[in-house]
Amino acid sequence: HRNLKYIALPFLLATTAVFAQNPVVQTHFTPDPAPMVYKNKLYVYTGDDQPGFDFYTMTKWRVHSTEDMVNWTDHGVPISLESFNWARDRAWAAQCIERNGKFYWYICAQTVDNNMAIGVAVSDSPVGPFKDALGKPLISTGTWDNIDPTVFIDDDGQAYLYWGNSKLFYAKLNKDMISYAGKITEITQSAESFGGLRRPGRSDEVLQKQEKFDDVYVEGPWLYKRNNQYYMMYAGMTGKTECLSYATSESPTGPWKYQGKIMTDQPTNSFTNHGGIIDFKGKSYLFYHTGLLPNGGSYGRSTAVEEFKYNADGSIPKIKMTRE
Ligand code: FUB
Repeated sequence: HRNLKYIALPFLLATTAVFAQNPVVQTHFTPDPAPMVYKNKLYVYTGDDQPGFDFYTMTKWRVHSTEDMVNWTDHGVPISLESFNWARDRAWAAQCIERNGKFYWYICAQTVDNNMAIGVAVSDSPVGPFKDALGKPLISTGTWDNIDPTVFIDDDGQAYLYWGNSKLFYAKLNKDMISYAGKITEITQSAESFGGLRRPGRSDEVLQKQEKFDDVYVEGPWLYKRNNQYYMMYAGMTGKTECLSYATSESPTGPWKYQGKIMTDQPTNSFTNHGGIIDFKGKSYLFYHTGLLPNGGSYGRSTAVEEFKYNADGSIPKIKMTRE
């Protein structure tokens, strides 16, 4: 059975390598990094770009972990398209979270009817084996918009799933983490909330002034909370490539207030950027991706990380990409 190959790999191939430079993994491509801290270790869940394609032709997801941000252990490929019988292509961005000792890995992939959908795999361990929790997508509304899930559990136990390309949606997850309550809500975007609007062709007044904006929400949301403030980092569009920008709110469902760019279009050798922010052992880190591994580029992207310090008012400073 083809699934067995991927379930067995993490246990057969866990290897440790020292990579104190960017990209943090130098043995294969690791796009769309989503960090998670669990029991003294930081895990990074990523996609897998394949050399030689001129599109995001991706078929599997990877996990690496570290205890010191220097030595990285490769846990192989716990899930692939073959782990989801409804997924036919485009193993795109994903994020994993722990709840009550179980690990829920939210992924997006192309469905047999050529739309994108969000699914969830579950495991008793952060490195698998993972199994499709539902045997069908969790979010499947028959559109291209269902990509890039980000998941967050608030202090009161309520979990939120956000996602979306151009449009930004959320749903309130039930405690089982594999179903949601109520309706899917689309977040209204404006210059005040996310810097601007992307979708041309809409006739509302704000869009008519779009040329005034120098940022818009594109994709890759990343939701978290710090000191009672909610942060939504996302890939924005500025100039010719994506940047990382963020908005904040006093509630996990908004209203969101645009706060500006974190990482602007630097020579990352990649059109997209996508990442996550996390605290680990008393330090704050921005994970993102670049096309800077040899033979990399827009379709050969790799995880990079920068340590940073929040400003005294809780805002995120501008963060420069480094090679160290
Ligand atoms: O990796 C495929 C897609 O590219 C992701 O889903 C987007 O966020 C962009 O990084």
